[in-house]
Amino acid sequence: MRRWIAAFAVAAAGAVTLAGSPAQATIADTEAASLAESPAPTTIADKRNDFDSDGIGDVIGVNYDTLYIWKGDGSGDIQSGVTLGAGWLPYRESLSTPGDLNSDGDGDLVGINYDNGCLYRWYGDGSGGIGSGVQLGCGWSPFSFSLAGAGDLNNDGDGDLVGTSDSNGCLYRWSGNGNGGFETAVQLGCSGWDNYRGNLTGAGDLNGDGNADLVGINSSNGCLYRFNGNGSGGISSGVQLGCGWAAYARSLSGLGDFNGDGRGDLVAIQYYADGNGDLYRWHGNGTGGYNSPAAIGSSFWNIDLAQ
Ligand SMILES: [Ca+2]
Ligand SMILES: [Ca+2]
Ligand SMILES: [Ca+2]
Ligand SMILES: [Ca+2]
Repeated sequence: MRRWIAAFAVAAAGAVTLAGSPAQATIADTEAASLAESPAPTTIADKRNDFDSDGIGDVIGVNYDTLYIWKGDGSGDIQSGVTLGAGWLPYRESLSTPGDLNSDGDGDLVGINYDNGCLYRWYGDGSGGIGSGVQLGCGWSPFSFSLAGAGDLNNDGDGDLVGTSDSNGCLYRWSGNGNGGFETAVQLGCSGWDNYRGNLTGAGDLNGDGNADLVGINSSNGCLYRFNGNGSGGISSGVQLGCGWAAYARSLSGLGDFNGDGRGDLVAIQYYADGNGDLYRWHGNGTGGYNSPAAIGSSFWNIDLAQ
């Protein structure tokens, strides 16, 4: 069951392109608008961390300055880590996997550079690597610790982002515009979201209604909650799935489907005092919750998972 992964010491097989800095593009910035509520759930492009086009979610994370990918093996386990390049320290707290942003079917990556507050995007290349970074806009500093990939919350086929603002504690959604950028921010709510800062992630469709959902750990009580997506970009009140999750805080990462059953799955690192940690995985049970966890990697030393 438990497999020794030695993430930190993993041989740097196949360094791929590093996304550095960028060209320009435009993006809607972080100003709030109001939430439009109009129901009409149809199909879903699930949140997918699939970077090598096999339909199975992959684990992405930063060790200090180095970006790693651990490809899902299709049975709920991971393959050995592969380095994707250096220079990722400024993005490690905000790296997010919204799903597909440019309709090529490959998972894409976004993150806020902590040093300049600007948002960058990297397209997945479909073979486990990523392209060069493109700057989408600046002024994102209030979300440097809370940005997360939501999957497709409004059922338009494009991955979306969510984040809780450091300035006002409100949760915002940015819908992918299909061209690799994002629409103007929409405020989803203000009450209580500060407790989920850095602990919220896209879950895929967890309750089987066809709409992408979110899950998060409430830092005030250490319990895990599910927020049902309504298919038009909004989410419901939280449903408590269980408690005792505090040890996984700041590492929760929804992967899309990790074992080929079509349900969204979850991974998280249980950190120890020395910064080391074990990687755990939960398979979605199809009715809104998760099956029992399995440890799938040890010695995940100082890794920040993309959320
Ligand atoms: Ca994959
Ligand atoms: Ca893509
Ligand atoms: Ca969307
Ligand atoms: Ca759902």
